[in-house]
Amino acid sequence: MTCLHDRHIKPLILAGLNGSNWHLADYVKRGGYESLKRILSEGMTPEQVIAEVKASTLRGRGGAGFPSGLKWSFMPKNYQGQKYLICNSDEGEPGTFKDRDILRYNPHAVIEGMTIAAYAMGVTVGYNYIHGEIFGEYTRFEEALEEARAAGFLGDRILGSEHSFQLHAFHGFGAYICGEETALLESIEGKKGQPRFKPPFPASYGLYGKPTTINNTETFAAVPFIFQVGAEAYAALGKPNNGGTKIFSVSGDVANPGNYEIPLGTPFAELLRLAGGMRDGKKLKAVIPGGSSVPVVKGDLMMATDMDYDSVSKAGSMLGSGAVIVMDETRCMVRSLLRLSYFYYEESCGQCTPCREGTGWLYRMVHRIEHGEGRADDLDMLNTIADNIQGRTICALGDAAAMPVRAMIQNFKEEFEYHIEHKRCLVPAYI
Ligand code: L3W
Ligand code: SF4
Repeated sequence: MTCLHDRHIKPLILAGLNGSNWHLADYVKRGGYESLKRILSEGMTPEQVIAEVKASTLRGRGGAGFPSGLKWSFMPKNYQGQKYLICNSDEGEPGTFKDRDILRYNPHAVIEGMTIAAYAMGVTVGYNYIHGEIFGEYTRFEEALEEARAAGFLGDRILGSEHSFQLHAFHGFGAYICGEETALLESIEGKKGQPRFKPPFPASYGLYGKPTTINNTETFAAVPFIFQVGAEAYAALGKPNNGGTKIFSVSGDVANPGNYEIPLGTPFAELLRLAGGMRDGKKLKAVIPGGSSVPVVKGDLMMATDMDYDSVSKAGSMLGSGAVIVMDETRCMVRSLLRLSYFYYEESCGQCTPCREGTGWLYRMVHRIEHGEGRADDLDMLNTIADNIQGRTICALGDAAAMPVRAMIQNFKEEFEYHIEHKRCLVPAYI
């Protein structure tokens, strides 16, 4: 795990951590829990805390990039019943591996961030939903919770204040769809992890039908640092409307795959350099900049793009959760799409027909193209199927299955046509 930065700022979430300095005492030495102490002892009001998070321009790090302060402000203020706070650590998308490193190396940042968020929204109970296929991180988070409770940073009347917050770890079930926020809520309730219709959004109808806010692990881990450095300084680390640092999980054909924490707005070329450049000196062909759900971008365009939400959108894709999959000139795009299509086909929860049936059709058609059995009208039909899935399903998994198909065909049409016409791959022909 590497944390690098280029503006002489202290890296924030994964800085200098090595797996043995995650304990409470180490976190406190790094200035941990100071933000929580200050907020509670200086009598900052919940409204002031939310205003500070809004001013920081922090955006959700789980995929959608929704403004975090705005999301917090949706929680009803004078609600008399139970409200809940949830951390979404159900990282399961191909290419993603940042949240497990945060839980492994800096679990107290998540706990402190959640405790501050709970104070801001008047919430007294929270859960961290941790992906069911990771075990060490779950145990570590449990240990960190014990440390925080014993030190008075969690539980009843935190640090002698009026604020109480009971936080628990919840080990999930390993299904990708449980990372969708409403499927996650169903899963905690003990039901099959299937997404609900939205609206109503969780802020009004969440866990057990109560007002609930759900943020990603990295989002919560960033919160203490906003209050350490101040909202303006945090925002200034990035670009306007894209404040702070972001952890990018770089995988694929680079020399040094891993997590890199850099200011939002850093050029992709710099991120690639930090990751050691292309492996074996090969040429960059394409990048999936935000996890397998987002459209692929051609290498040249990516080299001219900055790594922030707005710049990556302008390049025709999404920053998503920051899982950057780098592909070199030897990668076959038909084969890559086959792998992605299989993932979504396998992970569809089956509730809506366009997704349940459409993901299977996409997979089988790409399979036949890859295996030399493609037909002349297959590309048009793939696009038609993608059109009939996108925007017509309960949750974003349908869109996530459709978008990569369209983008792959649009950007690398000649490879798909070559497969159909010649019944073999174009790539070996041109490298
Ligand atoms: C109240 C409104 N709340 C929106 C809330 C909403 C949610 C957040 C964003 O999907 C994406 C998806 C994946 N009143 C509201 C409101 N909200 N309007 O804001 O909402 P939304 O629907 O835009 O996104 P989402 O459903 O949270 C997340 C993409 O991320 N993705 C997936 C990554 C996967 C991982 C992983 O495995 N860990 O991160 C990557 O790009 O496709 O599009 O909280 O309730 N009017
Ligand atoms: Fe389930 Fe797919 Fe519908 Fe989402 S879009 S609810 S995963 S069937």
